[in-house]
Amino acid sequence: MTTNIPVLYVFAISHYCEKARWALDYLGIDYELHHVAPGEHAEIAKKLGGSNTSVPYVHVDGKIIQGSANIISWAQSQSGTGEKRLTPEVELELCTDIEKRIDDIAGVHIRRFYYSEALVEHPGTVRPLFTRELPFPKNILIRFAFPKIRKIMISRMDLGKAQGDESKDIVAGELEWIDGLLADGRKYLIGERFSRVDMAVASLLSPLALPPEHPVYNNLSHPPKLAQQVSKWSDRRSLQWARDMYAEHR
Ligand SMILES: N[C@@H](CCC(=O)N[C@@H](CS)C(=O)NCC(=O)O)C(=O)O
Repeated sequence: MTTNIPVLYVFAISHYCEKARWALDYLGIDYELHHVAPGEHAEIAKKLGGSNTSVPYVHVDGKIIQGSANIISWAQSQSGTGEKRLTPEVELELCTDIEKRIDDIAGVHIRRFYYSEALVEHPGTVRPLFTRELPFPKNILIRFAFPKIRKIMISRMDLGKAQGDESKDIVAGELEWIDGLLADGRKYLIGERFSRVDMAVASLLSPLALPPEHPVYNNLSHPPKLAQQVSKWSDRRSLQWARDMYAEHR
């Protein structure tokens, strides 16, 4: 399939997909959004020549761009030097370091903390997020295949009670780190204007911050233990700031 309109492939539930989607929306890129089913996502990535199976990926002009950070860089390269540049004008190296750390640590452990309770103990709350926006026959297929998908996810992401607790502690440490970066009352993490680093941090914290402007988490219902923890964290500077970024820029 070759198309001139970029196609963004996503899972509705994924905060990495939300990050890529926000970038394309923010920069005013004309694109098609394709929600894919688990399993299908890997087949499509392979068919398009991807080097791995993860969403998000963009297919454009016969090329595949994989990973939310690469997608932001590509989108920025398409949109020139307008008012809404996502690359900060200063401290590029610091921007890359913060973006990489939030992608590799908080992004991964927020997901594991959530799934360790939601997918293990309350899978019925996760399934609608996997079937959301899928066309009718695929939606039915995923409903039936969900027990198998759940098993694979539990094994691949190493989910469980102890693992969830471990991830919760890691997330607490990473929130402390972001609180510290914001402690001097700055509006943006780097420089005087909104940049990709703010987008990366706010979108990857969005499963905890639950901003009303988020296209999926605006009515996400957390399982009970996670809900309790999230309500304890809710007034933290980092999560309030993430909600502010959404309110102003999403
Ligand atoms: N660092 C990557 C992470 C992407 C990622 O972990 N995607 C998950 C969904 S949240 C995925 O596609 N998992 C299934 C797979 O890798 O096949 C990014 O920023 O895009």
